[in-house]
Amino acid sequence: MRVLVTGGAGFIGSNFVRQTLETRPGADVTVLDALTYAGSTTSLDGVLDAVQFVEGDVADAELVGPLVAESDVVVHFAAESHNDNSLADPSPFVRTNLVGTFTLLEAVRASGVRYHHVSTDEVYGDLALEDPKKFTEDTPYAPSSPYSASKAGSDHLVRAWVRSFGLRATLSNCSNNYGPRQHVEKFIPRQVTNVIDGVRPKLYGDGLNVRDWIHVEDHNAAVWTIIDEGRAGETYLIGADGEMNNRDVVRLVLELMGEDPDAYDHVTDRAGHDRRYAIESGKLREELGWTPRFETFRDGLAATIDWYRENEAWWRPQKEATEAKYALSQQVVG
Ligand code: NAD
Ligand code: TDX
Repeated sequence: MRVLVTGGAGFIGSNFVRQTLETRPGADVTVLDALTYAGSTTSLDGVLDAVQFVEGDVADAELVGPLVAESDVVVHFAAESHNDNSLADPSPFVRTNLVGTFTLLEAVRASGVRYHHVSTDEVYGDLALEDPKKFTEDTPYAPSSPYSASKAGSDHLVRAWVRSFGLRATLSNCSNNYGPRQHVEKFIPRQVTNVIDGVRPKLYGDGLNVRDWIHVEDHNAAVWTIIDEGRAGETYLIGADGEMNNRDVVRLVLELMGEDPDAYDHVTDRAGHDRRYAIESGKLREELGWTPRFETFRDGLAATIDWYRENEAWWRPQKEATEAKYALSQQVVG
């Protein structure tokens, strides 16, 4: 099977490439990645020779057309992915997430190949802390940030291309991922690398916002399950019942790293900060038989901390510039 992975030099995409090579020895993998600030071939260290790597933009129709045509399946991870960046400058989010997805869809329409669209639970907006409900495939779209609006728009493009042009496409909306090779701008890697550097973790606002954590390998196994078994045109929510508030995550990081669990700072809150995400993944589990492999967040987090301790050469080059950017808009408030 010839698999085209867009965004394969980013966090989830690079883990997907590794998992694919390990679990599907016959797969012929091509990575298309623009190597933005968030992508690096170092995320493919050790497997780069086993794939065809193409540096380029998913919004470049002339490049994308032939790559799609020579594939059996396209798995679309490439995106601008960070909410804070989308607040500072939304324009690359519109271009990559909307125009990029449109460009791929047109190529898929022309060649008829199978397409899987990787999206996020943030398209559904947020839930109140005390709300007993979780997001399901029927929850109305209500994105809050430029990032989530651009992902919601890309989902709508896919759904329209399925309905209007009969694309053989599936969609998945997953909750917050953690694991190796996640950029240090994101919550967990930022705090782990801060602690390694002797800097106190930084919590936005009151720290009570809830995210629903899933290990990246469980997300990627679910994506393969949907590609193999999913029904064309369908959306599947991916989640591992991992709800935890940010303060408890920070306290756990500090505890696992042998520090005082109260040694963190509160900083300026994110504008429009979503309060809570929570996924009901019954459709994926019952229809397609997927279950997460990482049983406890604590064990997955401990393994992730070890990875960052052992792979400083991977993250160190990004750390200073990332913190300098945060320092422009975030002050310690408590
Ligand atoms: P990431 O920012 O780590 O990686 C994105 C990759 O896409 C990078 O390698 C980057 O170079 C590449 N890219 C960006 N613009 C491109 C363009 N125009 N053309 C080609 N490549 C380009 O992101 P991630 O966290 O790995 O997220 C991957 C996908 O999963 C995204 O679609 C995201 O919306 C979705 N998602 C992420 C999470 C999460 O918790 N991180 C959860 C649910 C869904
Ligand atoms: O330093 C921080 N302190 C903090 O309290 C950072 C970077 C974040 N936070 C908070 C904001 C969120 O409530 O932690 C939570 C997680 O933040 P992010 O890692 O920025 O993730 P989030 O905004 O929830 O979005 C993530 O999950 C859904 C991914 O970045 C998206 O790509 C994905 O779609």
